Amino acid sequence: MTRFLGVTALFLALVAGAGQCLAGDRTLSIRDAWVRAPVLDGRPAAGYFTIVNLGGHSQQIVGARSSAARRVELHRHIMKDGRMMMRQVDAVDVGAGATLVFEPHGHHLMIFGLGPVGPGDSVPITLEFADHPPITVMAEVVEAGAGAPRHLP
Ligand SMILES: [Cu+2]
Repeated sequence: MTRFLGVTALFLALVAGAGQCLAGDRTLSIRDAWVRAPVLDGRPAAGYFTIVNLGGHSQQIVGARSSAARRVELHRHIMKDGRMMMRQVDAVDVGAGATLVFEPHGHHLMIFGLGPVGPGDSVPITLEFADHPPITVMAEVVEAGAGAPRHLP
């Protein structure tokens, strides 16, 4: 019965989100945010997170910023001529009901001018959307070259 109620609640939440594109419509969730410190001072750091779109229409990430950094860009890795390269992108789509993982060798944030941080610190990351209020999350800092914090998938 508990399970049934849970499913019903999710269904109602999806129905409530469907077809609505209001500014106050909060259908996005961001979790597991982390930042890999730069190898050398002055080089950009990389940021990663998981975003879930519980809404009934697709959403678009159109920018990112951090009060702890000078500039944050949206990037993705692509294969070109058999080589892995990265490109800045203007926007990233998150389809209705989709989960998108920003991760090494995929979509990521390039964080320029990040203040002095070390492993265990947290930095705020704000994502901006075409049709959703900005969302700020705290990202855990790991040392250069390290993988995701161990408690993350
Ligand atoms: Cu990049």
